[in-house]
Amino acid sequence: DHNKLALPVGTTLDRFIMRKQEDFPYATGELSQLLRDIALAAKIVNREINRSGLIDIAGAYGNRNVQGEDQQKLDVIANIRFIRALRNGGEVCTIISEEDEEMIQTGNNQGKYVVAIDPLDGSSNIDVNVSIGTIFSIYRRVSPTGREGTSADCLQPGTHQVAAGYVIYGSSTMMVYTTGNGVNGFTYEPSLGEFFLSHPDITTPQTGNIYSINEGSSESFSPGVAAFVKDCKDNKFSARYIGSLVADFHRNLLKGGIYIYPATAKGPQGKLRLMYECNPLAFIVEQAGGKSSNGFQRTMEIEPNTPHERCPVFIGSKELVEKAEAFLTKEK
Ligand code: AHM
Ligand code: MG
Repeated sequence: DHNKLALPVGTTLDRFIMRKQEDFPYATGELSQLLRDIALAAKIVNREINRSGLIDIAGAYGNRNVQGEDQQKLDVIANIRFIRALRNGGEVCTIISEEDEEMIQTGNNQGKYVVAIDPLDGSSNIDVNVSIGTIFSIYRRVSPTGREGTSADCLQPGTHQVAAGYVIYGSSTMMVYTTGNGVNGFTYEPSLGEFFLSHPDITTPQTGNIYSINEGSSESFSPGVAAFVKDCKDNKFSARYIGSLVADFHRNLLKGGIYIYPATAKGPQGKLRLMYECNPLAFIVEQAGGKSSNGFQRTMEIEPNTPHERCPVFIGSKELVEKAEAFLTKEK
C-alpha cells in the first residue's frame, strides 16, 4: 500500500527522501542521509561524464593535471567520488566496489551500513557516447559498531538489502531506487542541480516482448537458454542489447522484457557480479513486480561467498523469467 505515501510528481529527491523517512517507525535519518550522499556523488559523476567528450580536445591544448599525468579514466574518477561521498557522509563503515579487490574501510566505525557499488558500469561504452550507469546496494551491518566492518557484514544475501538503486547517465540522467516500499524514479534537471520525482511507484509489466542477451555467445548457451531464445524469436520478440546493464535493465523495467546474462564458455558463472550488479537490480525488479533468478534460484537468496563473485542472471518481467526457468528445468 505504498500509495498512501504518494508524493506528487516534481517533488525533489531530497524532500522525497525526507518525507519517506517519516514513514519508517524507527528511522533515525541515517539511511536518508546515506541516500542523499549517493545522490550528491551521482551529480558530480554526471558532470564528469558530460564533459568526458571534451577531454581529448582539452588534452590537445596541453590541459593535463598538475602532475603532468593524463586524465584519469572515468570509472576510476567515479569510484573516487562515490567512496569520498560515503566516507564523508559518515553512515557507512565498509564498502565493496567493483574497482577495488579488497573491502574498503571508511574509518567510520560507528557507521551502521555497508554499501556494495559498481561506480560506473558499462564503462567500455563511455568513449562512444552510450548510456552508462552506477549500481548500488545498502545493507545494515550485522557486527557491532565501534570497529571496522567485517566480511560477514558485506556478504549478506540480497534479501537483507535495506535499499538499492541505480543511476543511469543517459539522454537524461535518472536515479531509481527502492527502500523496500516500491520503486521511484527521479530525473535530473542539470540547470537546477536537482533530481525531481518523474516516475512514481514504478511497476514493471508482467510480460513483454523484448529479450536482451549477447547472442555472440550463442554457441555456448546451454540447451535451455538456447531453447528460450528460440522461443522469443518464434514469438517475434524484439532483440535489444545495448551492452550497458543499467540501460538494458531500465528499458526493460519500463517496457517489459527479459535481460539474460547466462553461463557461457568464457564465463561459466556468467559475467555479472552478484553483490553490486545482480542483487540491487533484483531488489528493484521484485519491488516493481518482476523477478530475478540465476535460472534455478531466486537471485536474492543466493548465499554470497566472496565480494566479487559472479552469477548467471535472468531478470525482468515475471512471466518471462518464469518461462526461462521452465526451459532450464526441462534441460536437466
Ligand atoms: P563491466 O562491469 O566491466 O562494465 O561489465 C559489465 C557490462 C554490463 O554493463 C553489460 O551488461 C555487460 O557487461 C555486457 O557484456 P558483454 O559485452 O559480454 O555482452
Ligand atoms: Mg560492472
